Amino acid sequence: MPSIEGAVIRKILDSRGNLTVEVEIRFGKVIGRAAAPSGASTGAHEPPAWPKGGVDKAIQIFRSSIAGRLKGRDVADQAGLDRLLREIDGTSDFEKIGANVATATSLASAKVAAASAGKPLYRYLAGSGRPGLPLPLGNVIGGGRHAVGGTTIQEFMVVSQGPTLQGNVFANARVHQRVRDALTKKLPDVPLGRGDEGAWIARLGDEEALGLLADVCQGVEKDLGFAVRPALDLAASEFFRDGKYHYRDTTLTQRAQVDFVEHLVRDYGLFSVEDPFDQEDFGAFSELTKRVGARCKIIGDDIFVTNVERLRRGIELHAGNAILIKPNQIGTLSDTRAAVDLAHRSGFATVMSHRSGETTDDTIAHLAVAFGCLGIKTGAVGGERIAKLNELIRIEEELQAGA
Ligand code: 2PG
Ligand code: MG
Repeated sequence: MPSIEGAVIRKILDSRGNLTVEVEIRFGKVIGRAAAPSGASTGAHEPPAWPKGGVDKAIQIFRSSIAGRLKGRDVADQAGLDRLLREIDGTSDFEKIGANVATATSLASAKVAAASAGKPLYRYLAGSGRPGLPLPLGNVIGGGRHAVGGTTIQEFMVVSQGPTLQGNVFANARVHQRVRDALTKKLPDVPLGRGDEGAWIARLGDEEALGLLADVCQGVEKDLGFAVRPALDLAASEFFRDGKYHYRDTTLTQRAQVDFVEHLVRDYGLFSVEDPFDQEDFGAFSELTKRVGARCKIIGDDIFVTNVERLRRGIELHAGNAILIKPNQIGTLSDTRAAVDLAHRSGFATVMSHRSGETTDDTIAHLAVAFGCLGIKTGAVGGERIAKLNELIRIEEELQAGA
């Protein structure tokens, strides 16, 4: 039985310049390494990323209470390791050790297990299942918590649906470049910056930004001969206050918000719309799904927080038809997989996702393939984003060679 011989933790930087952790788990010469990302628009029901006392406290806890208990464990016993992390924490949602230490430890363990079995992580985790390549959702124009001075809506994305993953990644990047050209033409004397996920920051109205993106998508679609569609993450909980949605230039009631999002879905041919309503408003998710669920993925992020209990409620109420999957929203690989499995069993699609504060860790690329997720949301450009996209290109090549 290959058993864990040692585990270390270190402080590293994330893409926003914040401190985060990476964990290394060792078996002989084989090392599994994973880092934890962090969000800016975090859901109210997410576990805390860090214990009280922050990153330093998390590191201290790892060294005093976790590392020693990992030693000697079977690297292949992922479920046992994930249970141990919960047991050491002792709270219902990683309040004591923080979800980021749990996530990095859990993923590092899976990586050492895969490496000691001589397999890439996606193949190891797929087991007897068939790995599948996801559609990349690329962020092109950004606002909300990710970009000061930008749109109220957090993410305006592109989803290219050509015959290959590599072609889709390149097409998304082409849309990102052409949107830059369109923005500099439209706002010639305004400096153009990028937000946390590499998306352009534009001082435009929300619908205006979507219109501009949709036009660019149409142009690229024509050039390439396959579907290139816009998508949104409204992150609506961030601008929902006192029962209303507060856009920069207008305020909408809850009922008007459903009508507005329905209009966006229908008139701009959205591939998907994420978090169009406040995280507690299951009713509005159900209503929108009834109206446009057949033509568009209605994705829950803050409403479900990769949590099977909240997802179960959403499934019962038909509140959406897809879930965003973020491992550090739940803290372990086993729980991440449980959310994916429940979604797929219930006819919900899954989209694996980065966080706005990322590292160059590419583990989510492997998880998306292993779990057969419909999509992966990991930006269009930017070093920490292309770390995942380029890994997906390598995986596609490997799958094609083995096919
Ligand atoms: C989201 C994510 C990633 P954050 O809302 O979907 O794009 O943002 O990591 O800030 O929660
Ligand atoms: Mg989101």
